[in-house]
Parts: sequence; structure tokens; C-alpha cells
Amino acid sequence: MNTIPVVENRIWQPEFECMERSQLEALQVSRLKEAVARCSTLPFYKEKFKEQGITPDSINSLADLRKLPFTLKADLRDNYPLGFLAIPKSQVSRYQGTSGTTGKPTWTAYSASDVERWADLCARFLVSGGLTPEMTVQISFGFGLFTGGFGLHNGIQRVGAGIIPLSSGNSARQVMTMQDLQPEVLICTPSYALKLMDDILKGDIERSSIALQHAHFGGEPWTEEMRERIESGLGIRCWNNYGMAECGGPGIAGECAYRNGMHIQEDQYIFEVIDPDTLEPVAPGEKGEIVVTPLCREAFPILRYRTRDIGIIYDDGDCPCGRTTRRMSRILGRTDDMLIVRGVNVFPSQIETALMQIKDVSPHYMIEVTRPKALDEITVYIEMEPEFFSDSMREMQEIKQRIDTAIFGTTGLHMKIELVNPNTLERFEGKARRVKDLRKLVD
Ligand code: DLL
Repeated sequence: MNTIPVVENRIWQPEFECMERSQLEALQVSRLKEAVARCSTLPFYKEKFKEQGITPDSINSLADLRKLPFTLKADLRDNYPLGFLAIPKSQVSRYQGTSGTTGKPTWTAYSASDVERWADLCARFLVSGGLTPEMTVQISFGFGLFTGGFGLHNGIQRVGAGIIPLSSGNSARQVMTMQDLQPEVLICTPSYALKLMDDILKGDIERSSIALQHAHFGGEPWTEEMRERIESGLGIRCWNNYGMAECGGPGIAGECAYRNGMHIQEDQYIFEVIDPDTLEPVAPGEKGEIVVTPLCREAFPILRYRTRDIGIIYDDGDCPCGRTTRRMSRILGRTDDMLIVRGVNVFPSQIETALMQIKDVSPHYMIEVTRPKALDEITVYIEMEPEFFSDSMREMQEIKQRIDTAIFGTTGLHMKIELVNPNTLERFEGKARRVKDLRKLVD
């Protein structure tokens, strides 16, 4: 566990973040009762509660959470658009959502006090990651239905720092704004930060013309190795924060000054980690699917939301920052991202970890899955750093060999490796799509 803070250790709402554990758990139980009461007004839960004899009085301890039904993304789709809305429409203060791949967004809604609480949740991780009221923040998340833009906007406003609501896209303008308005903090997806880093490092731009000190990344998986690349490339500190629209967006968990994993905002959320096949809880400290129950959301309550995200809740004692909340790992993958190749389960993050250990390759890669002859095959395309790109076959073979060894080390598999020219793979402004699964085309 890290015992040296990376920035000054600051806590936005110590009355909640540092609550004595037994008090915190008592608060969780009483809030869970209220959440169950709100859900009992929704047809989806009403029916399930009736079948199982559940009322708010069934909840008297945290263990009683397990009596409650799970909720899946499919349940939200089946109750599209607003089947989970628990307040009159006239009292909705905000709608946000996820864009979804099927064309229709998944909606979520907020009451005025949901929006207020959300601002504080975002302020919590921003402050613990070094944000002070004197700073200026460039938000390069999309503003729109995506919860990243407005969520972070409200959190920064709550802290009292200056906001540049630039939104994503047009990276030349992003870099120009960094030079012209001198923000100290950048907010975007880690993959967009890679694109901006490219433009800064490869353009004719003096690092000293940019004031960036910190960045807060979230919205997609990234690895510790990617953090090191971006931190050393840009000379900044990067922080991880986690959330999903269905449960309110960013602010559900985030790193503190010690960066020992992300503190879960347990006064407002209960996390479980389950085995996605048996649906039973995993042993403490084991990895599994994260299940989230928001406790305070008035407009769009949801119980035991199965996120499909794979992670760990740490079981290694208290964090030196003084928070009493439990911490979670980075997201290691998603149950729906997992590739099964020759019987071995592989997450893209394992490949990223391997690639980022090889200094000759850039952080830009793509993973293609095919099924040429009944067996799945993974090809990893990776851009070389221009200074390491070589005409010598032998040198390129040697790099490929090192990549192969590194990938074998993290996945136990040999994959096809294609070294490609600098600047040839797709770049991303929002969430990256680095896995191309071509098997579906031939099935
Ligand atoms: O991505 C909310 C968010 C916005 C979080 C900005 C942090 C910052 P959705 O669009 O609903 O909401 O996507 C949620 O994104 O289930 C994870 O799979 C992934 N995700 C979000 N944050 C992280 C992270 C927002 N820090 C889905 N690490 C989640 C890994 C993340 N994956």
C-alpha cells in the first residue's frame, strides 16, 4: 500500500468520507430502507417485491441486501424510456444517459437534490486529486447526454475552480486552449489524453507553454502502465474515477492522494462483488463483477445494478488518507469484453499492460479477433514510436519477440503481432474502441 501522498491529502466531506465504520453501516442500512421504499413504487420492483414478500421493513442489516433482486441493463431497456422514474416528471431536474450501441440511449434522471449530491460526489474525487479553487480546469469530455461533461462541470463549480467547458474533439483547439488559458487540470478519457499528448509532443509545442499539473480520467478502462506513459509523457499526475450513468455517473468512486485504489462513496453507494455465473459473493479481496446499489437517488432509483465491470474490493486495511471507505481496484475488464481464446480468458487490459512495458512501442494499439479455421485468433496491431521504427528486419523481429514474451507473460497466450507505422491507427475523442471482433461477421 502506498504510504506517501502524491499531493496534499485533502478531504471534501470528512463527515461522510471518514465516518466511523459502524455509523457508516448504520447509515447505509437506513438509506437502503428508503431506497427500497422508493423502488416499491416502480412496476418493475413492485412485482418482484410482491413475489418475494419484500417491504422496506425487510431491510434491517446490510446482509438483507441479498434478499433484493438484481437489475440488469436489459431491464432498463425493457422499461424504456422512463420505467424507473420514481418522481413526477415535473420534479425532474436533469436527464442524462448513455449513447448505447443499439441507437436508443439508456436514460437516467435526477431530482434537484440528486444533482446537488452528484456535484459533491464529483468534488470529492477532484479535491482528493489536487483540485483547489484557484485552479482552472479544461473539460474535454463531451457535454450532452454523457454524464462525464455536466457531472464534472458541477463538481468543479462546487469546488469553486474555473471551468473551460470545451467538450471533446478538435484537438488543435484543445491544445491551443491549454496554451492560451493555461488550465492546470485536464478532464477527459485516458484515450483522448493519448491523442492530446501526441499532438503536444509531436507538434511544435513547448511543454513550458502549458500549465497542466493534473488530469482526472474516467469513462473507460486503462491500466497502471498507461498511467505511467501519460504521466511521464506530459509531466502531470493522473487520477482515476469511476461511475456509470445508470447509477448516477462519475463520482461513485475515485482515487485519493495516496492512490491506493478508488475510494467507494459508501455513504451513497453499496458495492458488492459477485461471481457472474453463480451470482454468489466472491471471497474478500477476490475479483468479480461489481454490483452497485445507489442509496440516495430519488429520481431514478435502482437496486443491485449488475455493471458487467470486473474489479476487486481491497481487503488490505485502512488507507492512510483517513477515509474509512473501502477501496476498489481499477476496472480489469468487462464480462462482455472478455475474449476466450483457445479456452483461455483474456481481457484487453492484460494486453495493454504487456504492451506498455515495451518502450519502443507507442501507447496506440488495436486488437483484432478473427476465427480463420474454427479457432479464435488475436492479432495485436501496435504503432512504433517514430524513433524506434527501423528498416532492419532483425531489429523489428527482435521487438516483436519482446512483445510476444510480454503478452505471453500477462495472458499465457501467443498472439499475432503486427508492428505498424507511427500515426496509422485510429485515435479516439471519447471512449476508445480498441477491440475489433470480426468473428461475428463470419458466424
Ligand atoms: O462513463 C460515467 C463516467 C464518466 C465515469 C466520466 C467517469 C468519468 P457510462 O457512459 O454509463 O458512464 O459508462 C459506464 O464505463 O460501466 C465502465 O465499464 C466504464 N468506466 C467508467 N469509468 C471507468 C474507469 C460513464 N475509471 C461504463 N475505469 C462503466 C474503467 C470505466 N472503466
